[in-house]
Amino acid sequence: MTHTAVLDELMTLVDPGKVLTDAASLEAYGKDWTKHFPPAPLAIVFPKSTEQVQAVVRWANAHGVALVPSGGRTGLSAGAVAANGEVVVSFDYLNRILDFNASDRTVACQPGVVTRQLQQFAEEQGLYYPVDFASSGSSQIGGNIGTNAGGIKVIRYGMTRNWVAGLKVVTGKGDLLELNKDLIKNATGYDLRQLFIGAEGTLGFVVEATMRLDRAPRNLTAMVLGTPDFDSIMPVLHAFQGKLDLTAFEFFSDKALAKVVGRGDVPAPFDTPCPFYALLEFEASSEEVASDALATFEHCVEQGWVLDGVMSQSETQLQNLWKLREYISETISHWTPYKNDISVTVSKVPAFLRDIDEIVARHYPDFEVVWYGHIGDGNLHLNILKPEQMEKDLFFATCAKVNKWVFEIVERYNGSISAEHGVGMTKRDYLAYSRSPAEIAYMKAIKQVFDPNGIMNPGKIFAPE
Ligand code: 2HG
Ligand code: ZN
Repeated sequence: MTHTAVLDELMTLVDPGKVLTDAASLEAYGKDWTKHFPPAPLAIVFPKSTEQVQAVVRWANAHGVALVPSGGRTGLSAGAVAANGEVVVSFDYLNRILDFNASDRTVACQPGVVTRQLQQFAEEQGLYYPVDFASSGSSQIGGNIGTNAGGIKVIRYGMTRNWVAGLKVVTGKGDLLELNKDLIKNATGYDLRQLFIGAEGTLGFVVEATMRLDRAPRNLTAMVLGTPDFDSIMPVLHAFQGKLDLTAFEFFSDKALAKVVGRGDVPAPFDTPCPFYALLEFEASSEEVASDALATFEHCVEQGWVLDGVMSQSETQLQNLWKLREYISETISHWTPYKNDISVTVSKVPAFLRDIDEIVARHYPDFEVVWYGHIGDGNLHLNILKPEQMEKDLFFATCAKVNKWVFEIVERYNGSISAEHGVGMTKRDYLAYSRSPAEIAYMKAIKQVFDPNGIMNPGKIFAPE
């Protein structure tokens, strides 16, 4: 069959007008927030039902066409990039909240529900969907599940995985599986639901997800604290964790702060210049909690771990303090950064960061290095900024050389080469730094079971053979 005939057949499987091949759509739907790979999809298809997703997957198997799932395309590892003539399956029209169960505190969602839409829906019910990150206004639930998205509240609430009560998926063979049926307790063998979470669409596509909700937090309050050096951040974390149930503990460097404040729309937290800053958040649910927080702050100042600090007194101040952290990624995207999203266990963070910082400073003397991340859960974002005049390909090639040494340190510390962004295409060549050869062989064997023809997001997680 010719390409045209194959695409003509695809058009009969979905609603009229729901296959696009115009240049602007191919460009827009063929990429995510990474800038490494030029998009080159064959077409974009917009199914409107589970049956249509199944029909598209069966069609892809019949014709050997590769499929790339597409949600909000806010990914940072090229997991949703279609660079090799694939058909992009967009979930934009499967975007409804289907059901809410107040007793179970669950919401059934289609995969194209935007994260913020779910958060707002939860709020309207007096509840809370706690997985949150800067891109929650665009990212979709299906994509969050595909990457097991983390974000800024992981220290308290865990990753997306913790909130998935049940999943309906269409496997690479076109079968519809209903996984876990929203049960809390279910000891009936392998939990296949967990396999699909974080699988980046390489085993199948989520067509419905039941997400759990939590009680709404009371009077969230944030502090931004300036520290004299990186090593002081950890004792600050321990001091606060000893007194309070933190909902977040983030950090960023002075370089990151300077870029965000340089935008002109977010005020600096205070005047004292500090090399590092911690942002912590807790529920100031009583006078006692608030005074414990202040006493801990004073203790940290006495110990010399904190030079200055500020505590939010209103919702607006809370939002403004969060902007200092949440705007970093978008602000520095202007410099086409080379990104690393690495993690180790929390106790190893100081030594790990020191070792990596030393390598990076030695090999990138001319590049600006920006550190920030979710330090309370051991996840560090290391961004190397491209000098304005340097050519993009040369910059990425230079970074790739140093990456090897960075990942050797990750391996030595038993860490992860991708804490929360996923492997996609940008990290696939480095998977062996985090997973053993035996483990990778089992992972590939699992893919073979669910996707025998290799049509589901090929080239993601594993390099093409
Ligand atoms: C964040 O924590 C996001 O802000 C993005 O995970 C991190 O841009 C990055 O490197
Ligand atoms: Zn992050």
